[in-house]
Amino acid sequence: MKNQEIAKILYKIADYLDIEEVSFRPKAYRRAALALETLKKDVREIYKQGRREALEGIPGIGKSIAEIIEEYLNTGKVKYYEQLKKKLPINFEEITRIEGMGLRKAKFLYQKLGIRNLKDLEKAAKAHKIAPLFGFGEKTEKNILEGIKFLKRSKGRFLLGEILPTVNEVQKKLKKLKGVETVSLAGSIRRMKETIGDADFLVISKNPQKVMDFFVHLPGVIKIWGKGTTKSSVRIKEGFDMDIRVVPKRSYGSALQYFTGSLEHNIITRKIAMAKGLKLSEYGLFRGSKMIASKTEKEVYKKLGMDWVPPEIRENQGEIGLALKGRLPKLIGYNDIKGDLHTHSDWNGGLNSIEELAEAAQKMGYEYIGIADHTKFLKIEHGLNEKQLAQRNKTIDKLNKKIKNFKILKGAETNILNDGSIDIKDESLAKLDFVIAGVHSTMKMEKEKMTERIIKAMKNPHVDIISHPTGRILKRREEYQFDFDKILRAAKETGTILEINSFPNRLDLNDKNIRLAKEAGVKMIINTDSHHKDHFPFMEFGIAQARRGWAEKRDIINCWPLKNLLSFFK
Ligand code: DGT
Ligand code: CA
Ligand code: CA
Repeated sequence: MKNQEIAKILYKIADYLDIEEVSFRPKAYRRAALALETLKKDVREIYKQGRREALEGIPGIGKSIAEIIEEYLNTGKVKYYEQLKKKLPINFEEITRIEGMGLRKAKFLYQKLGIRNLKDLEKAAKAHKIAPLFGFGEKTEKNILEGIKFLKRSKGRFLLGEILPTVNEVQKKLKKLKGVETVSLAGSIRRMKETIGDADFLVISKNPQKVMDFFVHLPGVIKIWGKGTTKSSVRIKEGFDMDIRVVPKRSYGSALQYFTGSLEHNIITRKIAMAKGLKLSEYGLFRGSKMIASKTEKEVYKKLGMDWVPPEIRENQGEIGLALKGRLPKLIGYNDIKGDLHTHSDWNGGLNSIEELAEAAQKMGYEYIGIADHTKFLKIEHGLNEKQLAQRNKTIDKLNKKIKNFKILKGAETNILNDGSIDIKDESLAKLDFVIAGVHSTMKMEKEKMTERIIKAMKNPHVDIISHPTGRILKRREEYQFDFDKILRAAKETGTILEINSFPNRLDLNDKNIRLAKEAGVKMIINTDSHHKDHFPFMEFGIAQARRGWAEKRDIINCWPLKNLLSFFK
């Protein structure tokens, strides 16, 4: 769809306008971009049917942006954008991937040192040309080099949420192919790992050659690494690789078990087979030359003397021992969530009204939703002050009177200031159903200080939840320096809940920390941090990480009915 292409351009125009310090307009462009991104209909169709007027009818899109969309649909270009690019030929996307490098800094470095991209930036930092510049210094220069290193380390892996839409599309196309019986995702995608090296498909078909031909000629394939009779490998324009295997129906279970991995899990399952005098491979489980199991995964595990292991926990982290004893945890399910408590409304500059969010939450099958608008310290997010919060609460009260069998909870995502205090007065916090607190500033703090800062926030009797507790952003920013053990102890003592943030580039807590929290007896909540109702489905990613962290329903408070949830809050 053209929607995403145009959205990208609008975001970039907004960036340019930000650099020029134009007020208001960047926001309008970003709103329009988000509107396009989340639009279900193809903007081309809308334009075909109703011309520019119809474009202006899309919520969030005004006259001048409608003109831009029209121009792009007709010419494939936006003149205004081309002019802006020419004026500042900087690869902002690349440079701003480095933590701490904003648009204005990028512009400044271009003007002073002619830096256009990451390569230039690295060269200049290494030659110590950046430190002497006004507003930069030794520390910033060091941070830049560290940031570049971090980026290089995570290169080559893709966010699960980033590639899943494309992978699902391909899966659908394969399924439609005649002669194809089943298409499964395997590898790290099936295990729902937070980042993915490549996508793996497993197919049952009696006509593998046809599947191979179809696969390597999929639209978007930019390179064919290999094409065989039952397996192939390609790269697509999104930049990642996809592997495919076709197997006959009779060995599907053992093939799926093999290609799901992880490698570490497979090594142990094969050893277990050997200890029983059996041999396990992708073709089946054998005693001598006799195949004793292969059709389904369950059967394979059963013959190994184990319970079937959910893919998310096949990491050789203790699951095999428990499966042998029939004592695997009963993981939280993908349909167990009863409400999302971290959502942002148009009160703090989001795109959806509280009513729209509530409606969408009901469509998700939820029993409640929590509105957690930003508070005043976060100016760029239009954070609410005490007075505005009170007004918003009234709106929610009114809506709750109208709606049946569903509850909108009054919340806020407040800011943990440097000294651990909260940016909103206690009297205001007391009027909310729940309070989230998160670190949104000064993230590079000494370990001791950061730990104390967060613990102090947890000790605030009004603070119920800590959002994105470690602060990491995948492929961009490491966790804060802090003592997670101490945080867990304090969370347990104060009854504070830690969030599992489902936003695709956060997934914070991550699987490892979730497992630690569970073992420490700390309760968690899976939220999306939605800024638009179309972000609600991100919940799946958070649940997946919870499963990878062995979480059960009793560990996750938004699996509980409203009454239990409310009584757990402080
Ligand atoms: P990724 O792609 O890096 O995110 O991780 P995976 O787990 O998807 O790894 P990948 O794509 O290399 O292989 C898919 C699965 O196939 C892997 O999880 C286990 C299985 N596999 C691949 N190579 C071997 C191997 O040499 N021995 C065994 N036992 N299994 C393998
Ligand atoms: Ca893979
Ligand atoms: Ca692979």
